Amino acid sequence: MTHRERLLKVACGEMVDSIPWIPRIDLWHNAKSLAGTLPPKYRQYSVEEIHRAEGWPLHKVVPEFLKPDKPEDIIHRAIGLYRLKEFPYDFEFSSEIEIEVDYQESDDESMTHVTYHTAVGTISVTHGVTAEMKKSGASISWVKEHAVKTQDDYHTLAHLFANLKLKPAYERFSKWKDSVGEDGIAVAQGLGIACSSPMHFIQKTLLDATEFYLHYHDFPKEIAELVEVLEPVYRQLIEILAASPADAVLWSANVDDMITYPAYYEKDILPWCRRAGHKLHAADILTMVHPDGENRGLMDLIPQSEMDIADAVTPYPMTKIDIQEYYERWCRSGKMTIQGGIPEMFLLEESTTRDDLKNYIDHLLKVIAPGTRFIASIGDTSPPNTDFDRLLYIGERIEKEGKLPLQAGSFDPVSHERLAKAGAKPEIRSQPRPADVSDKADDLFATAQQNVLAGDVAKLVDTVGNMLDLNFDPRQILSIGMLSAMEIIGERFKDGTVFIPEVLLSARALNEALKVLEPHLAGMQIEKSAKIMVGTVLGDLHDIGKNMVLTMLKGVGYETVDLGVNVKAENFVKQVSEHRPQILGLSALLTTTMPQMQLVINALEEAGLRNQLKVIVGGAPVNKKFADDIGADGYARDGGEVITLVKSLLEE
Ligand code: B12
Repeated sequence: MTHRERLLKVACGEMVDSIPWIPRIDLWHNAKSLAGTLPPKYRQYSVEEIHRAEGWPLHKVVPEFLKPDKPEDIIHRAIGLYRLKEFPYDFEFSSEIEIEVDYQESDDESMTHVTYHTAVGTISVTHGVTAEMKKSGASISWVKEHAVKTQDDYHTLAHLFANLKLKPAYERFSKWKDSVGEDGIAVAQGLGIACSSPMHFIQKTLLDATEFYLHYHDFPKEIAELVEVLEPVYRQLIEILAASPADAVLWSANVDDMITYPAYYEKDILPWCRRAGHKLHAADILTMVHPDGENRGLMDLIPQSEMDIADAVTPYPMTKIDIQEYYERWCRSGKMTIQGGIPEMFLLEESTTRDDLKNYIDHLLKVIAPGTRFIASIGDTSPPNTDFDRLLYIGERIEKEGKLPLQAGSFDPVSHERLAKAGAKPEIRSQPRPADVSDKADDLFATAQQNVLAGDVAKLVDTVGNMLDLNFDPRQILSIGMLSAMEIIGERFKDGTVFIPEVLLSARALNEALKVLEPHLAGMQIEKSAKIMVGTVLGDLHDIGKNMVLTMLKGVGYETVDLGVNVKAENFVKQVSEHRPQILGLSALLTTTMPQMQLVINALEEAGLRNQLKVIVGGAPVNKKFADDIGADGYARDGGEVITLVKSLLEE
């Protein structure tokens, strides 16, 4: 049986001879070959050559976004259009659209600036890679300037996409598929980076990741106009994919229960996944989803999406769900095939020991019996600093013990303690009331709180105005009526009962009402609030978590400064000496960028600034132990916990 045949059978739930093992090594390979540190045996090898030499199937799910035939094939990346071998379609704009391209090179970054002139307005975008991204082997470029900046841009984009036509590019795709041959499944791509639906396309491609949630709430009409124009593009896309020679299509990527929170997923993503799934299945084409994040809130929804393979599944301890639960609910139930299941932390010497890896593989092989519907892989990808021997070790274990139906390995599971903790609901503290607040006043404070919780700007501004007319103390309006509500939001976010949009809307309502309060607060004796700066470290472009942390802290009354993403240690030092914050927050979402946190702390020490402030750290791969090891003053797991942390540090 060839690799391709085996993979196709596993994806359909058939029993084959053994579990396939496909490590994804593109990032690792990019970084190591740039640094000249590939293992000696593989010094001159491409990714494909290494896979073939090791007998691994090829991992052909994520396109080689940064390896176009010609540079102009990726100039439309910031509006979700690629002319690459993995895309079985091409596109063209009508002659009404004028396009200007400007390449900008500097020591720090290589950027492409593109302007689209339409009859109703202009859209401009900038995308590319930073020097740090290149070093760490980045496989996707970064959108520095998004297409949507104002409400009006939706109309212009609707016009732009109304002038877009897709057309088959089967020859290009087939050539690539032939090059993969029987060594794997050549997975075709949908629109953008697997944007599952028109709304998901807008969210992932056209807009800043955090700003999207506010626009989604504020501009439903404008967004609906663009969705309406994108719908026929999506229909046409599905037709082209269904008639293509592809075996499988990656339809939906980076679903995560925070970012594509359950209500949003159900309304704006699921129906299009199902539509695409039905059409593609009718044409005998498999569908894939890439749920590489937290999936607790999506455990029941993703299996309803007509997706056959869930790629890059990253279980506990990197996320909250154990592989046992994933296998039980997604695979054993016959709903999907998992490709992934091995968290990348087990490949890193600095994160785990060889024994941890051994224990994890023992656990995995025990709980996924009988082993059907499972393709062992790394969730999400092998990082640049992967210990290659560990990949070989996993391969050997799977070769020896992965014969199907599975003979379970020795049972030595990783601790479930954290998993239990993750599910535990924190109690929401009742808010302290000063003695001089009457019952009637309590009602108004409660109304203000409710308005903050509902994120209702108009009502909150109204309530605050009423309270001022009734001579309430502005300081109490702020602390009891508004800041306390943000603390509740923080608890609920931590607890998983509210999601990113609610937090952003509440924070915005509070900030608007603050404008009404501020003139009344001026000149009053108010407790001076601390200044807190937060930035994402060098090489890291993840900013949603950082933005949430800033939003929470601002929401409960601290003065905040956003330092942005990809911030060099020397820039942190410069900003600290300029702004003199009491607390500096560092965010990192990548294992490879975590060491930057240590560099920032060292640089602060060298500049003689370390003793003047507290440094706190956070981000998915960071933990308390790491924070202690690098000499940080605190760690918080999420935007709710950060409020408690900051309070306690300021009290020290
Ligand atoms: C969305 C996402 C992306 C988006 C980012 C969009 C954006 N504008 O931020 C895109 C698609 C661009 C992306 C790109 C990449 N990603 Co990514 N991504 C994610 C994903 C799915 C969700 C992250 C997120 O925003 N979560 C929601 C927010 C609210 O949660 P959060 O970030 O964890 O933040 C909370 C806490 O951590 C904490 N916190 C965060 N910062 C701070 C700071 C302080 C001071 C404190 C106290 C607390 C704190 O509070 C926050 C609020 O509650 C994660 C999966 C995951 N498990 O995290 C992968 C993930 C982080 N990505 C990963 C990878 C590998 C990549 C890429 C390298 C992929 C590639 N092949 O190129 C690139 C790297 C680009 C770069 N150089 O940075 C891996 C990282 C693995 C690792 N440990 O190294 C993850 C874990 C996926 C996985 N399963 O392996 N990614």
